[in-house]
Amino acid sequence: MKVLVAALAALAVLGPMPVAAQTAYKAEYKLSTVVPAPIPWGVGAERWAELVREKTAGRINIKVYPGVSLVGGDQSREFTALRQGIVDLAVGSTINWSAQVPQLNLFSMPFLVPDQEALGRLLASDVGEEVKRAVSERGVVPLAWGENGSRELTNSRMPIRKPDDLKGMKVRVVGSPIYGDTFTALGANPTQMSWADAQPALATGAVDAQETPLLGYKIFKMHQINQKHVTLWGYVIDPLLFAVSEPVWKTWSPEDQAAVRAAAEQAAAEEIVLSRRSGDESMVKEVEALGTTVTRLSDAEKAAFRDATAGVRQRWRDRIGADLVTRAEAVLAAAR
Ligand code: X2X
Repeated sequence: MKVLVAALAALAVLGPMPVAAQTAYKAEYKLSTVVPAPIPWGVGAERWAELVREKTAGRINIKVYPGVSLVGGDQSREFTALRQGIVDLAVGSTINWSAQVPQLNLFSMPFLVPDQEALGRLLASDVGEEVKRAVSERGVVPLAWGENGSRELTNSRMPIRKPDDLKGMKVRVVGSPIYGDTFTALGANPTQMSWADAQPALATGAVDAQETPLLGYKIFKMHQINQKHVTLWGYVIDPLLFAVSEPVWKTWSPEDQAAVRAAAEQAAAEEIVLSRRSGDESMVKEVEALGTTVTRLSDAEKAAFRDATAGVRQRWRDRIGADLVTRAEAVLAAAR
């Protein structure tokens, strides 16, 4: 009886015990990105970290590791590291995670998504939700979509206007196989390498061409590494995911989870605004001012590239999920 009274007295002083004790938080959480600020992708990651610190009163302290330095610079290993909790959080490109999540290849289908507005609708639709579910099922909690941008074609040799111009050109592509297929279909000679390896390969002329958002072209001064010609062909717009490792996510209180989610949504919305500058006309002018030739394709010229890659879209339908692709096409058609 005495013990019970003492226990009740102690409870009155301390208050009720928490329902489930939280695992101790880490002193620092590691967030991975491929590129640093001032690329919007890197800016978005820094902003997310800042907002999380604010919204959790410093309980969750995030440090950004650009250059995928947590996985030795190999962006194709980022998703697996995130699943395993070796990386705590990431702002990652769908391109780099699509080997582990086949549905993410949807956004890499050449000439599927016509413009940023259509992409926004696609991501907000049940198709976007299903893709997020596929990510969740693999042990990564997706919180918000960002945008790396429209990936334009650059090369060291000449203005490219038609698929034939790419014949025999060595093109750096990211690790995802659909990119190799696309450039093979166009008659080029694609070679897979990380972003870190791409810079010296372009500088030495080991490769002739690559594809990247225009703002990245400018910030990384790619005109100084032989990339004198840009073709605006808008074949792929690359979304980003703001995401957390599930084993890490589970250690946070519901309040902190909500704060991290709200911070991701805000940082991603801001990041998209910044990123869309990379395709706008003022950025094109800035690139031209570097002495770069910028080739704009007519609708007919663009159609020639789209037709040349029809087989790629056909082959990848089943790998991605034919039903998902069909639903995506319906959303995109409605957006036109
Ligand atoms: O490697 C690239 O091309 C980059 C930086 O855009 C991605 O990680 C997809």
